[in-house]
Amino acid sequence: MFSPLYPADKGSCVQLWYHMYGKGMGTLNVYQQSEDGKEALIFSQTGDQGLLWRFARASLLPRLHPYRIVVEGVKAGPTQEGDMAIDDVQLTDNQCPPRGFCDFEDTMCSWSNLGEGVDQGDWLHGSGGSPNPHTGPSVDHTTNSTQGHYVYVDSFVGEWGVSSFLVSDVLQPSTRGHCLTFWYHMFGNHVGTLRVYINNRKMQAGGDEVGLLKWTETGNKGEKWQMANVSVTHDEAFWFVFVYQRGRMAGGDVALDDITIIPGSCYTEPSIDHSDNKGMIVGLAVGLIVLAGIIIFIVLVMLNQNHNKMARNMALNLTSPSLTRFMIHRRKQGRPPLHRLTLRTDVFLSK
Ligand SMILES: [Ca+2]
Ligand SMILES: [Ca+2]
Ligand SMILES: [Ca+2]
Repeated sequence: MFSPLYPADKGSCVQLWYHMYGKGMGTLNVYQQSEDGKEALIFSQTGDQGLLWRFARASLLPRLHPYRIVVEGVKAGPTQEGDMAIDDVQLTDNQCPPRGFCDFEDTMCSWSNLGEGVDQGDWLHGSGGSPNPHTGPSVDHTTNSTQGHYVYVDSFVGEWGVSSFLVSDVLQPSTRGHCLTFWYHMFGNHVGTLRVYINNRKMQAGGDEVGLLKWTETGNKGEKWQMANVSVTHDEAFWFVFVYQRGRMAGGDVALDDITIIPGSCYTEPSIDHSDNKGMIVGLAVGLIVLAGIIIFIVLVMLNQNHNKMARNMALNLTSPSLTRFMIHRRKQGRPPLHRLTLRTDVFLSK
């Protein structure tokens, strides 16, 4: 499929939704093709991605000539189970936002609800106060205002214990792992349980829609936004799943905002290293102070010695002519040197 030809100075980011469900699923490729037919691959996804619409976004490459967006579906083989679909393709002039971050201000980014059959409720895009009284947020987390947006589950909808799934896009495995950071709001007398899972194709194909449990929180946590970190390492492509399980009655509106997924552990600088660094810095400071003290002491001692030497020289200079004359006089008389005079000079010097 080819888009119309776009002028070179238009468009920075392309986004679309795709549906790739079936065991015999092939590959979806998205290219940026210049006027002369040269193509650059900007997005690719292969294989079964589950029974849901998934979101994809790709940055366009700098170019000098008009270009098209080309979407290509490649069949995996002779199988029938590989129908692929795309929807809502959009080209924007703004740069793609950093991948894995959503403040829910304009859209739900790449986060999607699961359809009926897996869960019984949905996460809704909201702002201001959540619909039910004495529960849920009254402002969002990003802007701390009634204008800001978040996603929430309406606890008035559905039976006791029903679940609402919110699913991320597919993340590629990384040896450094991934860090999921999010803000959650769990306020109300009948708040149920919020859980975070990671899932992959293998687990999902085996009928496991949630996967591995990574984080959980239950019950009323007060009328405030709280932050959580979840570190994950996984060997194959995976996605995050938020699952809210409703409490007994209405009065359990739960919300999420400012979700970030970044490569690397949430704890790249363990607290132990911090305290070691602090200890080292304190040790270094104490060492420097002691060294400075020693240097000052040595300088003072040297100054004092110089001072004494100067004073002695001055004293000798003052006394020496008469003293020398006196000594010469005594030596001429054949008498021994007079020690009392020397002692007196010492007394004078020590003053
Ligand atoms: Ca749902
Ligand atoms: Ca409310
Ligand atoms: Ca927000």
